[in-house]
Amino acid sequence: MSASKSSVSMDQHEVDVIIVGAGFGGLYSIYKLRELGFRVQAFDAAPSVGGTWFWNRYPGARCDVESLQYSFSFSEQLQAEWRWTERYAAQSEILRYLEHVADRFDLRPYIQLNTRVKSACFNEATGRWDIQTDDDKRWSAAFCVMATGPLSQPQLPDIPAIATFEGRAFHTSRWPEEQVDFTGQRVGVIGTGSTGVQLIPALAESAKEVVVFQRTPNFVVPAVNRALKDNELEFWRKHYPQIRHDERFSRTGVWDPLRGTRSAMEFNDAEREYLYRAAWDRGGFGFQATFPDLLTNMEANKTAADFVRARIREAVKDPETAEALCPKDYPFAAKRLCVYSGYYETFNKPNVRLVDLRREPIKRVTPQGVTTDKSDIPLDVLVFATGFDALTGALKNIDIRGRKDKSLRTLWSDGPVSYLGLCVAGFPNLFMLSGPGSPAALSNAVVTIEHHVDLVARCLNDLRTKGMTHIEATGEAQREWCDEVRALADQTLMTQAKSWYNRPPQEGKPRIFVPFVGGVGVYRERCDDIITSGYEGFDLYAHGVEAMRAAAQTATPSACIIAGE
Ligand code: N01
Repeated sequence: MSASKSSVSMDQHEVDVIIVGAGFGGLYSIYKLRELGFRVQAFDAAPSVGGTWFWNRYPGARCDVESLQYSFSFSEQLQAEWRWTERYAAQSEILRYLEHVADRFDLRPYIQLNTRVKSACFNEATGRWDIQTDDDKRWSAAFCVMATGPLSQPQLPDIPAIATFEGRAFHTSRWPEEQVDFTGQRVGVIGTGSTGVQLIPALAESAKEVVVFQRTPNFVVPAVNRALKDNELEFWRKHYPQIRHDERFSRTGVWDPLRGTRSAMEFNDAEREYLYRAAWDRGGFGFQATFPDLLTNMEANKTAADFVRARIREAVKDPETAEALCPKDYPFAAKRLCVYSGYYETFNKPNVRLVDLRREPIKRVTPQGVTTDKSDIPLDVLVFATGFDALTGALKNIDIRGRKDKSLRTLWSDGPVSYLGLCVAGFPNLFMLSGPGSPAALSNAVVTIEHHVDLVARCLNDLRTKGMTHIEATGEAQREWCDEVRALADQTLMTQAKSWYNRPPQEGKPRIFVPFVGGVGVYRERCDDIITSGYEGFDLYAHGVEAMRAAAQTATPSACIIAGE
């Protein structure tokens, strides 16, 4: 980048932008920034591109957002030539798609695989980021784009003696590439979130016994997956421009023409039942959009919760198991809704057993299995579907230091702060894709990723055009954004469940609610306003100019005076 005046040492490789991650976000960043003429280098710890879709290859893994929407929109040619085979794509199909994207747009030369970024430190003397990778190479870049994914750092449960288990043990997000055979095996599964509800029915097909350890039951609505037909694909191709536009300005990044617009309480019981039934039979997240007030009005919410609980009791033959599977102590969809067909019916199989950890807590793992406070449960395999150190884990895993050696890890020790979920005050020229404080966690991830990458690209281009080199969120804008994110969340029922995006208050620490609940479209309009108003809430400055001014004033040529300080 012409404006970046670096004083990089000889053993440092120099580029304009370092991109961390080669999943949806990393791949599109490479494409977009290279298109604008920036020199980029991407890294990924995995041996392949694909990000989350490389790692999460557990049996049953499938996207629960429809494939025709969970896909890139930036290239009409790509959109026209790729043929999705099912309404919800399996992990292997999405991985093939991302590999195709990497090849089709010739992105691989800019990606170094099998390489983890260890640290990224802002060098105040050069005004650039110094990056260290685990192959002991050092890089210098004007900008960093963290395409690390909100759900990429696996989390093991804090169960005593977990390492003593002598059978095979897997975390769903670090599943081996080779096929795992469960025939004749007794398999224990800990965790019943979106991952667990996909995995458990798949395991039940071949395992001798599946023991499901459930701490909190989830609301699971049917997906109703099916093969896509030619005429359906034709319809989408014809209407894609409008559909993609609607996705971008929708609430969740999903086009849903059947989304309800009137309160659940405007209908009588029979009408509501009819509308819920229709949404249930169509399958997918649309059920949550039957009425717009399900997450803001407890009375309305209870009608949806009652409907789903009735379906669970219908589906599960053993009444005790059915009751244990019914969520009762938090509002419907306050935890992320799970979407999968046949989950509840799986518990009718003779080889599947539910252990309700609320009535029978796990005491410890043993070499032979799991001991609860009622029994010893022998197992050959233990699977942890226990989720992620969500939203911040992957970023905290890298030693990121901003101005004055400020550590992101330390700054976020009591929960993340950001401006727009995109930037952090004190960390100039560092961008997070799908960061905490953005709507990403509550949206169609591909739509929010494309939006963030487009924002970053626009910003870098604007800086170049204006003769600027640096952008940094102000502390004040960051505080106001975090307050707004909290205040919006308080208007919903989503704070009434513990989830990977809502940590209730604990030990004197305040509640942390991470995503922006205002919706994808509102967020987009807000970002557009910020940019057109001249990057409100950001300081933009030219490092070289400031350095020269500082040199004249202080006779220290390497000094860097940051605007706004
Ligand atoms: O993880 P989770 P996930 N003892 O955190 C339980 C996305 N995703 O991997 O609820 C016993 O939701 C924990 O119990 P509790 C999607 O955004 C997308 O399932 O804390 N249990 C919970 O049941 C999703 O939301 C797709 O009481 C313990 C489970 O582990 C996100 O990833 C597919 C425990 C963790 O559930 C995360 O989903 C799959 C303990 N000590 C996932 N600790 C798509 O289709 C934790 N648990 C796109």
